[in-house]
Amino acid sequence: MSEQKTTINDFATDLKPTWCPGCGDFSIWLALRQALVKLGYQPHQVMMVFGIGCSGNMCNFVNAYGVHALHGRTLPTAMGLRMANHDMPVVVIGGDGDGYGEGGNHFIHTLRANPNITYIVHNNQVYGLTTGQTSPTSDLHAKSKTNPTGVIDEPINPLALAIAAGGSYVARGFSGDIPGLTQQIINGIQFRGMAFIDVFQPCVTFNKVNTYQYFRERVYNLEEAGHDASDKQAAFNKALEHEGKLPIGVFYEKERPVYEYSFPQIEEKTLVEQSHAYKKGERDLDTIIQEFR
Ligand SMILES: Cc1ncc(C[n+]2csc(CCOP(=O)(O)OP(=O)(O)O)c2C)c(N)n1
Ligand code: SF4
Repeated sequence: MSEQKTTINDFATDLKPTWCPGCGDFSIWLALRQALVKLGYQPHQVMMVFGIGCSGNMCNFVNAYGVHALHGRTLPTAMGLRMANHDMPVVVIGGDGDGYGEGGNHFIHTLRANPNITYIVHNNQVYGLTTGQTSPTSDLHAKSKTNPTGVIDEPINPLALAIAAGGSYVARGFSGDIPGLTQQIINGIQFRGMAFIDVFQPCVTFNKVNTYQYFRERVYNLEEAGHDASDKQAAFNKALEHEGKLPIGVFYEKERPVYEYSFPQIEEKTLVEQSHAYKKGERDLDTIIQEFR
């Protein structure tokens, strides 16, 4: 990491965010940049991957390396980036529709693989960008344009699903708590493995039920409540609490082998460093083909 101190403005582009006034995306954008500053990164040292949605539009407002991935395909993109350069932190931003709906399959299998990435989901319980349709986390009986008489499907429980799928770091934040969220993103980036943070992010325009006030009345801090994040069964029990009080903080945390660190071929040098060597003619392809015979 560099000596030169950055500020949150260094991680912002010149573009003005297009989010609705009061949208929870603003706080996540701020918390993310505060976390990167506190960790001492420069913009060119960070790789971001964004999904499609209001959340994914953050790609226009964050100054760092970035990929605006296909809808639901942030996680395989992030894994590919880590395989290419495992020296660079990779932070993924997406919505609940993007990550739990369109990308639901990738969610499960990336948790199993456990690459060293930080995955932040803006969970507003609707498809925001496409104007408020039902999403996988919409509450049962919630009404929307796509379910005018109320949602029939059981909502996804992202925390319980992540723990069951082998997630090694499973947490939840609230965009109304910017200092807490900043610290959670710092902890997530520092965690060795896949850090998954589901964030309660009020969509002030299309979700008139799950508002800031709704969450303020319900959230409580797991650490303050004495939760033991190394206990998987206790983590499940906390993840299943969804009525009345809503826990935020780390549900489950346990290190286990990281996907990209399991390949001896890239142990000494990242793939990008190796590809530079080929370009400069320091290694030739015939030699490597022989190595695989
Ligand atoms: C393959 C594909 N399918 C559908 C869409 C249309 N689409 C754009 S954004 C979006 C939903 C975004 O919702 P969410 O991921 O919850 O993000 P939010 O906008 O709420 O942040 C959809 C369905 C698309 N762009 N690409
Ligand atoms: S539609 Fe909802 S999620 Fe999208 S910018 Fe507006 S408030 Fe935010």
